[in-house]
Amino acid sequence: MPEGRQFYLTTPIFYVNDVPHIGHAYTEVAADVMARWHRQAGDDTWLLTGTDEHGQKILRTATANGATPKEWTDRLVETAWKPLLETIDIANDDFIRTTDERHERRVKLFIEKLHEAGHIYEAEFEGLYCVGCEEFKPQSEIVDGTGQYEGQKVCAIHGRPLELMQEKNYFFRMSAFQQQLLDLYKERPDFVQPESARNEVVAFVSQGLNDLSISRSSFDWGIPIPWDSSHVLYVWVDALLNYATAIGYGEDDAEFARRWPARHIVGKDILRFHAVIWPAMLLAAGLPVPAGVFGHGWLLVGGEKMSKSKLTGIAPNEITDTFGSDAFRYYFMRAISFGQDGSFSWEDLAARYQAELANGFGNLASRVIAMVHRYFDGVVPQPVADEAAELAIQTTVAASALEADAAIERFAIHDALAAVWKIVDALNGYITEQEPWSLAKDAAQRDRLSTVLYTAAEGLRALAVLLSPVLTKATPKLWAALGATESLGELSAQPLRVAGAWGQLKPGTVVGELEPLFPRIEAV
Ligand code: ME8
Repeated sequence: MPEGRQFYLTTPIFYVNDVPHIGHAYTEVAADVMARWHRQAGDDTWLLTGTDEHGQKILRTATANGATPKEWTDRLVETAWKPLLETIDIANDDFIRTTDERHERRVKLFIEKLHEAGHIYEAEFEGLYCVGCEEFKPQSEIVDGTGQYEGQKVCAIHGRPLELMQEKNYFFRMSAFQQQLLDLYKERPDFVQPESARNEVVAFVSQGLNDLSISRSSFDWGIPIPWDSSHVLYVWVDALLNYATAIGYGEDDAEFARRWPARHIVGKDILRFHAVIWPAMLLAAGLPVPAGVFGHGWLLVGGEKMSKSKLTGIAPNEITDTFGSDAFRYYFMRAISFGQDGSFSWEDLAARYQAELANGFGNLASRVIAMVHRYFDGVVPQPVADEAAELAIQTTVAASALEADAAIERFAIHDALAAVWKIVDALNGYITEQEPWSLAKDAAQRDRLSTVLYTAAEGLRALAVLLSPVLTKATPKLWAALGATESLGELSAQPLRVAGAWGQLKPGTVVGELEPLFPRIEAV
């Protein structure tokens, strides 16, 4: 077991009514970068993702496609959702489906416990339900319809009519947890991040909490309520529990104790479920609340939240087929401040690919490796005497590595990349100034040339480690080209928190060949 801190990170589990788009992939990449960073820093890391398969939305889609819901979800999971993880190179430790038997068994244990403890009661209920959200909507989120829905009440998010539901339901006494939740937000100001998300949640809970309807009896695509099989569990309660059931809740106490509590990364659209309902459920079960909930922003296309239903959805492989998974991962993590909304545009993606990845980083790596071949027969030279320029590079590397690590601690992935890019820029500037090609023409400058190329190669060593959580394909190639695998071991085994310590690459190391890391892309 790694010595480091426990770090259990989750993505939302996605509805499999449709195939994934770049919004889903964005969440996956952010979580994967965070997890890879922590894993490589030696923390006891676990990354969970998966699919949300019950509820009316999925049932209706399956029926409309002439399939049973199980046939439909099996098909979508195997042909679209699991392949997504390969397309964008996600290194998840587990993949949970809410139709997994382990999940269903453990959900029943949890809900039974709440029932026995008196947190659940039965009552008549009437409300306006949005199947798109899978949620009863409060008055504040209901608006008048327009166009074909003129004269009807519609969901403010989906713009589609709400359905009046009248049923006998089981309810969770969520209202009883209002004060405990407010105390939690106060005592742990970073429980909900970023701050704008926290403020929204505090304002919402301060208005008062209603009890939550947690069962449905008008359809049966869900987990049966253990004491009344004429009801199935409300899809959101079923879904939120995945974070606990995946790590053994109720059955594998050692695994659960090792992993829990989780840090949740979610889109801000589902923040309330994670920052209000979920901690209330955990409090009721006598379990620790999550370590934190981070609500990220939306990808916008043409100024609006990108969505399949508005036909602005973009499939992740439309991007990776041309630019590759590294560029996908880099672009979304660098161009958008994690926590805020950000616009996607092909022009911006292509421009950053060319300027930052191809010209900035890829070209630097190619030039340095080529010069070690040309001037030192492919062997990393011995540095002789560091001057001010070398000391400046060493300082930048050390400071940027620390800055990046601190940024990751606060989920500021964009700041971490900006910090690492200071090293890329500093090394490019250093090579331009030192002109190794000029030094090579003068035999008296041989020591100087050795020092300069050692410094450049050692800078690349630090970059390979620091960028490995994001550029998962390019960095192992650079690592191999630096000859570092034999002398320093696998890239994934390099301790990330000391990546900035100078002098790790050994003089005398034989370098290899490096194909262009980010080849020119014609006609995008
Ligand atoms: O809500 N920009 O699943 P879902 C950024 N099953 N992120 C986006 C996005 C966009 N335009 N569109 C979607 C559900 N996302 C539930 C979750 S968890 C216990 C259950 C991402 O398939 C973002 O992470 O509708 C958002 O929260 C999630 O997809 C919603 O996925």
